[in-house]
Amino acid sequence: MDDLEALRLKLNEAVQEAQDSDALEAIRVDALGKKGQITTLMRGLSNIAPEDRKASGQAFNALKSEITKAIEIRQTTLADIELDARLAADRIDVTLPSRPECDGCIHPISQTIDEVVAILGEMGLSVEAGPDIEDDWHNFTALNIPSDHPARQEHDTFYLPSGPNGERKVLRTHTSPVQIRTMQNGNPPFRVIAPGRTYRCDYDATHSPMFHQIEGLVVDENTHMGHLKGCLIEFCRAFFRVDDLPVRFRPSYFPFTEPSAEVDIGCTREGGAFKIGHGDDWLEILGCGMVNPNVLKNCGINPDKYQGFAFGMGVERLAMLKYGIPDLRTFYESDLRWLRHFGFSALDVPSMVGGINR
Ligand code: 2U9
Repeated sequence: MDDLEALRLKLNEAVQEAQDSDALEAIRVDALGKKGQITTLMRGLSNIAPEDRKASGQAFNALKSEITKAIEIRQTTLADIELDARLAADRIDVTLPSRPECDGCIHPISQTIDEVVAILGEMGLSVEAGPDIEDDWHNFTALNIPSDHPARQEHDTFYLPSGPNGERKVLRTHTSPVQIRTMQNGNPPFRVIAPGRTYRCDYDATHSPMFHQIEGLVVDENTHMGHLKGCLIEFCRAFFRVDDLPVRFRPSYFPFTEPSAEVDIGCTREGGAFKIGHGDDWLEILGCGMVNPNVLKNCGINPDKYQGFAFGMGVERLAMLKYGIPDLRTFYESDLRWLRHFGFSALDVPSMVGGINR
């Protein structure tokens, strides 16, 4: 029984001194495991004299309960100590600045389209869309560009293989077919903007085989050149954010408009520095005109009752001028460093409230 008391003291002491769960587990195995000291004592009960067996059995069971309980208590204590240590080590410094996150950003083409749409949207025009693959009639004929018209060659058209009926579809060379479809499917008045991809077989620093255009069309009774000029002067001033931006209309020619004009804005090109809005030089920005009566007729609209004006602009060119992007080809290279430099925060959406961020 002295030996048992010594074992009891030794095991209790070991349990109390265990410094972590691994050490405690080793003690549990040494005492209570299959070959543990208490287990071995209990197995040896049959060798004890019958008259002492009951007392010994009770003493072994008491020792087993005591050590099991002591291990449980120590386990809880050690778990608390380990948790405290982990909490102390894992402490978060809430005063640290946040790590910069690599968010996505808005491509300058999307940003420019959004800005133009917001300005023209304020004036009452709404966005329409149409297919990129067009038939010859919607892309050319309806727009007063017949088969033998020189403008067909100028458009550097991508043709698709002929269909079963010999028809050759095209990749639209401008977004004008969208307005043709809008007029065919509705009734005047029309106030529409058609932004989208367009395609021409051309590639250099200022031309890409796929590029973006935004066109506008307003058709109503008594629409005249004054409406066209007012709308486009206001548009140029809002887009370039120069209140007194000089704007001039220079006579030009397009088959789908008559009369036609190109729109220039004032700028300076002095000593290599280029600045919009000041000086006595001019920069071409867009084309426009009064819708040719033939085009209205082709869409079933009576040109004696309705007149319209239309305009078109290249999105890449607008973005390059406004945001100082020197090479058109970089728009489509998907270079992340370029996108982060020239891209826009998703939160910088053009405001429709109180003008265009002016
Ligand atoms: C309809 C009637 C008339 C759209 C117009 C222009 C003038 C024009 C160019 C600008 C730069 C194309 O991207 S660009 O090369 N566009 O100058 N576009 S008038 O006239 C229309 C359109 C549709 C039914």
